[in-house]
Amino acid sequence: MGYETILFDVKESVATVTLNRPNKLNAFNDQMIDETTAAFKQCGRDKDIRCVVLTGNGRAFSSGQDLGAFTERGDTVSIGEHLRHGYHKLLKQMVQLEKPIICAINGIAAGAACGIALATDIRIAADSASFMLAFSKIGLIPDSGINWLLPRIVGQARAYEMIPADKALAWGMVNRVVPAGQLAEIATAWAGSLAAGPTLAFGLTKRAMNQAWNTDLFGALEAEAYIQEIAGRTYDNQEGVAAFLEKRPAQFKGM
Ligand code: T3D
Repeated sequence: MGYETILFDVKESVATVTLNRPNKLNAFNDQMIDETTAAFKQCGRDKDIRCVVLTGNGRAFSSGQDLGAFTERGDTVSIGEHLRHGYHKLLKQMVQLEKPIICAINGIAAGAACGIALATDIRIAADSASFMLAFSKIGLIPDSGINWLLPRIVGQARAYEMIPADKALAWGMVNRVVPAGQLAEIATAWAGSLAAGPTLAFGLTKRAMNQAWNTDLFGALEAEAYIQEIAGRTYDNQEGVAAFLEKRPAQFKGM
């Protein structure tokens, strides 16, 4: 599929989705929301893709909703409908993608882009990156899952600040902060090692964690038993056990 607002590249089982409107600091217009959603859908369908890296082109990760497009839209679509048919579809696609997603946050992530970054599984930030909710500057409330995701990660009190990369690391919002010049290389290496892993088990781990988040311990135990039953029938489970017993590295196939 041809994309105009994102770059989509697949190498060695790793798909890289690059937000690509650098003149607007990769602000999301409708086309970019739809194309990013379609790219994640494509990653789900393509069995050869076993890990996804999401990043931005230029000095920003993304400045969130394109405010020019927002103004041009006027009253033709309500904000609620725009969220439901746009950002929500994207976020659900990401959270339900049963493959690891690494977010390589190359610069500022503002507004909706904070929610999109927080919906990924592993976040690596350049030391020049920062998170800015931005919504209150334009008289809106946080959206794109931020009200659910951010307080769970950093706590209620901290959720209101502009968060530079070093604080984001200290507060558990990102997994690593790395020198800006090494971000792409480090994200690609990490993605490569995940792409060589037991992809179905990684995907099922995502499913189990998402389900556990919303239930009590007993509910989580039952969900684990159900999901482990599925993992226990995979080739990679047999291969992992055999490799251990034969004292050799496992050759996972993602199936
Ligand atoms: O519709 C719905 O569904 C509602 C959903 C809302 C979700 C949201 O994301 S709301 C939040 C929207 N985002 C913002 O409010 C952030 C707006 N941008 C900024 O505050 C600043 O650009 C930054 C702090 C991110 C960076 O500042 P700075 O000084 O480094 O860069 P700049 O000069 O402001 O931006 C560079 C260019 O990008 C500039 O264009 P120009 O003048 O060179 O032609 C600027 O207008 C453009 N740009 C940056 N962000 C956006 C944008 N254009 C449109 N929309 C943007 N969000």
